Amino acid sequence: MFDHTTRPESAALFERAQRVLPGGVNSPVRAFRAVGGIPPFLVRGEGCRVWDADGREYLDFVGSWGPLILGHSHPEVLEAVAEAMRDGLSFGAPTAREVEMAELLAEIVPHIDMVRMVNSGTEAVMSAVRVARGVTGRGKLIKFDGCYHGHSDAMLVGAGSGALTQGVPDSAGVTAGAAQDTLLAKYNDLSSVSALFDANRGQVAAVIVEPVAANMGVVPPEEGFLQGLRGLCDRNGALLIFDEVITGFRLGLGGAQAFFGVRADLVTFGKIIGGGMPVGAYAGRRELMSQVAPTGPIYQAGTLSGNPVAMAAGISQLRILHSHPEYYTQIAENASFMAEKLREAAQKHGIPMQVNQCGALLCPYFTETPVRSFDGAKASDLNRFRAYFHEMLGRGIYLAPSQYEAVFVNVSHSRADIETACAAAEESLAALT
Ligand code: HOZ
Repeated sequence: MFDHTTRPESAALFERAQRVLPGGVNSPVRAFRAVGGIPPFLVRGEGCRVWDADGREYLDFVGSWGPLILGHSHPEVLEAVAEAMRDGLSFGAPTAREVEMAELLAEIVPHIDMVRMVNSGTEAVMSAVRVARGVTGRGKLIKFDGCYHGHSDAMLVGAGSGALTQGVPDSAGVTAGAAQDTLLAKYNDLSSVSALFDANRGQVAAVIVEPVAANMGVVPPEEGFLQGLRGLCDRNGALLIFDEVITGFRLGLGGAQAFFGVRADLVTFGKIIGGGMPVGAYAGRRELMSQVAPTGPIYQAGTLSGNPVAMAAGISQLRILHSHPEYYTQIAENASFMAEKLREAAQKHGIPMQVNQCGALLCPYFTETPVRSFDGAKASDLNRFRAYFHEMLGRGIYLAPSQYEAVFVNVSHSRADIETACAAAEESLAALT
């Protein structure tokens, strides 16, 4: 358990924070409620390392929840940001950088002709759903229980991530009207989707899915699942939306569409597009995206959308990734190595554990049964996870403070860093017995 006597600065900051920020945080998972204790307040990051207010160093496997795929403070990204800043922080007017960003996305992500930049994944999803409803003229939406798509009203139904650990998958403050058009299916269960289509014939605008469910831990799609969704959408005249806030530019440059060979009609991106700056985007083929204002009747706007500093950071990170395809092999191999070492350590110490891994995402679950669904994820022993989390934190390994989040491996983790984390994991698992 986090010991406030050895991290007095973080403890003092958390106390101050709780007086002026709900729960002491600006996003619930960070409050450590799922694991208990006091969050280290971070002051600096470099590569795969972060430092807290007490000067403690951690090997970081959160990476700002994914976007820092090159690690913290990459010099080229920082330089691009500095250069953009010198030109001005915001104009609320067209700039060349947003054109460059959209061209880059259209070049590297399959089936994308046009893009609209926004400021977060939440905004991207909210807007993509509006597009789906606007172009189909239908109101209902199928989402998956335990998938998380940000905090817009329609998406806080059966939501994963922090909504799950806080015990509010259906948030207070969401009206029945806003929630009634969200239909819940089971991830990796095509028959549940098909049943919803049958029961709501001609009314479903879209199916939205995290192609790899990464807000219930990490649950990869079973063989044929995403292809099956494509087929069901086609047969029922609905759009398929891939929420690539986590998988985009992480599974590979082309995201889940390229990785799994399945076409989506609309894709949403989040933080990773900004390389750590607050950014999101939604995108799709021309006939859909040209329905967005001002060329079409679907309204969506934002002063900070396409912000030049955020664009500069994102373009710089994406260009580096684009010119280093080998990075994707490296991060996937490191994640796979880590998953295998975790399995071996758990077996050695007699701890029931399943480790799911897909590309640079992984998640250990404390259960005997393979985790292929949301129900499977919920079977994990959360007390064990809490104990494991604190054992790891005590050994300088910074993991997401919840069972229902991913371990993010990034390019700045060397094999030696991964081995350090695996050794800490083995000690931590041994300490649980
Ligand atoms: N929704 C994020 C996890 N899936 C948490 C973001 C944060 O706290 O920064």
